[in-house]
Amino acid sequence: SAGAFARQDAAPKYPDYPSETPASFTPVNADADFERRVVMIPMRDGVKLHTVILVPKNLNGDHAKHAGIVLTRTPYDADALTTHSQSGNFAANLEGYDNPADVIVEDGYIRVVQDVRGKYHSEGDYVMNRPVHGPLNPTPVDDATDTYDTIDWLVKHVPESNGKVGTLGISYDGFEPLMALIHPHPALKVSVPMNPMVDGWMGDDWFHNGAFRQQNLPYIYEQTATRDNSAKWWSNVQDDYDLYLRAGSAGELARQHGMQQLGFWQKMLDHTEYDAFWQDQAVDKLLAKEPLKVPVMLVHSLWDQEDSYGAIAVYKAIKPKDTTGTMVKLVMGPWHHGQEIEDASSLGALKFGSDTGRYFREQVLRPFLAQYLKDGAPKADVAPVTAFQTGTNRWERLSNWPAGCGGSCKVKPTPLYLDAGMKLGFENADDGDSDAYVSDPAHPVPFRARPIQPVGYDAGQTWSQWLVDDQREASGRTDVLTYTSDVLTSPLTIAGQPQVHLTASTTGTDSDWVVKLIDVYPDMVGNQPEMGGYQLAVAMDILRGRYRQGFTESRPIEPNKPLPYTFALPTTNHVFLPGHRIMVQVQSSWFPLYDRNPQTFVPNIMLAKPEDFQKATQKVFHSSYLELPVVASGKGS
Ligand code: PG9
Repeated sequence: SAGAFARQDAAPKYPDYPSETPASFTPVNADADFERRVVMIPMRDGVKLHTVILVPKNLNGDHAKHAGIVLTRTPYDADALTTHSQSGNFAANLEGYDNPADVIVEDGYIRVVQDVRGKYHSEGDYVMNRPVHGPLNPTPVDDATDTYDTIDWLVKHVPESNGKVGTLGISYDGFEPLMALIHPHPALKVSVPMNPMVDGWMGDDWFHNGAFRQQNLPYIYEQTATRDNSAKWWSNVQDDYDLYLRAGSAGELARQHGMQQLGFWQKMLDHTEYDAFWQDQAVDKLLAKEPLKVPVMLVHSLWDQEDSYGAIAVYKAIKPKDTTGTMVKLVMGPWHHGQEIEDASSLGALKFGSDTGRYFREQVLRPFLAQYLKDGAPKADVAPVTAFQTGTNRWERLSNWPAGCGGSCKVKPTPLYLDAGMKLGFENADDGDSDAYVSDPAHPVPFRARPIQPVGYDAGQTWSQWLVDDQREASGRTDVLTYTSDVLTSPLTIAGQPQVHLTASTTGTDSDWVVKLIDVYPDMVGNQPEMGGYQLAVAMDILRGRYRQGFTESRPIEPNKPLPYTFALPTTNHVFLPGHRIMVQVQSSWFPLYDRNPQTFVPNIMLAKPEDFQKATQKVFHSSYLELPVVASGKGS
């Protein structure tokens, strides 16, 4: 199969002419400032997990002593995550995904990265985001037990350790520090889930409110086809817009790639609704039922193009358990997915005036980890909520979230109405009328400018920036409704999740609704001309209309009847500055990131047939509004 090397034991032997390659080779680098150990740690069921242990040395070449351990468990190749350089330099080897390298090196931690069960050099069977033991997992092992057993082994077999272990990670690697919180090992002193995968159906990687994020098909293919991800996705088309449109449906494109062989893909096909398969593995729901025993710092990116739901959902679930106010911290930065471990001075066209990633690592993460992992370290002066306010580009220390400011201000839900004349206004001027557009599945609205790249982080890919793309690309289209406010004369501050209250009709029997809350920059921006008139989305999301009455069951939409569609947009912490305008865009496709709604009701959209895809005329009524979490103090001046 792809990637397998030829077996050697069947080859004839020539003792007098041996291979020049030894049976095994041990790398040596006497000048390295760390020692690399690779061990197979036995789990309680006997499966052994491939674990890389990097022990730093001091300038005299002595190994660290009484050092804390910073653990990451990953499905993305522990060897690769600990070898970002071929040098013997500790920092250089860590500089890259998924290491806050400066913090680990500066505070002399032992760095441990492990292949999760079933991936790369670990033994065992792989199950995507392995559900905890229970209705979805009859085995006695899951990522919680594997983390427990790993920590137990580490504190007993790494003599340089001080017996304190912290776990952190981004994305899937952020899901693991949450699993660690279930029946945690006593040596686990702190957990830092960053941009964690929490609820794949509701708002993280697989669906958003039921709309399928089909551009993740390559991820499913590569992540589950082989243990070492050696089977690579193929495409004969440069523009993903063409690739997914020509295939017609996600199911057909998957079939063309042989994905019916893949267990996880089959589960996706079988569970397109928010059924027990998804509900029982929603990590926020699981943790809501667990005692809070380990301090947690949840790290969220305000422009997280992959997991915009997870961190906030977990914060809502566990913060009420934090009776002392010291166990749960939340950090929100102006970042794309995972940008907190990189230089985060800018994102796309946006400039923040400082390296917000470095600020987080040095001023927030470092003291927080030290408090729990370094012997004798002081209590960290970290606020319960550390939030970057976009628009004003400044950090806030808040006592809770959502909070509009550090003081006594209040967040006041405030309706912003979609009015006649494509205007936005805070007065309800409902004239009973509506605005219409034709949604044509043959010409779906691109979610960003074409040609559209696949999802990924390779050189030249800008996937990580798509949430801050200029939305002028869409606002000129006749199948996108664009409502705009007057120019603001004073700052408008929002903090929290805007709530969409759309009243809309369709001539079809199913429909998607995409709503975008946008900050429109002044026509001219002197110190940054390219920002003149920029339409910056501060919150956007999609609702698959068949779930308008509940996520657990698809229901056809009654044609031509104005119906309510209500859903939350992702978290914001933003100031619309004077001279700016507010904009709301509404559309019915977001392609090819999300699969097209055929706009006729079918049992499973992933298996829709070409003839199911029909044009529909959409009407948005002027009783529609967005409820904005306005900070009453009007702060942000
Ligand atoms: N959350 C990221 C991801 C998961 C699944 C599909 C695509 C992306 C990640 O773990 O990198």
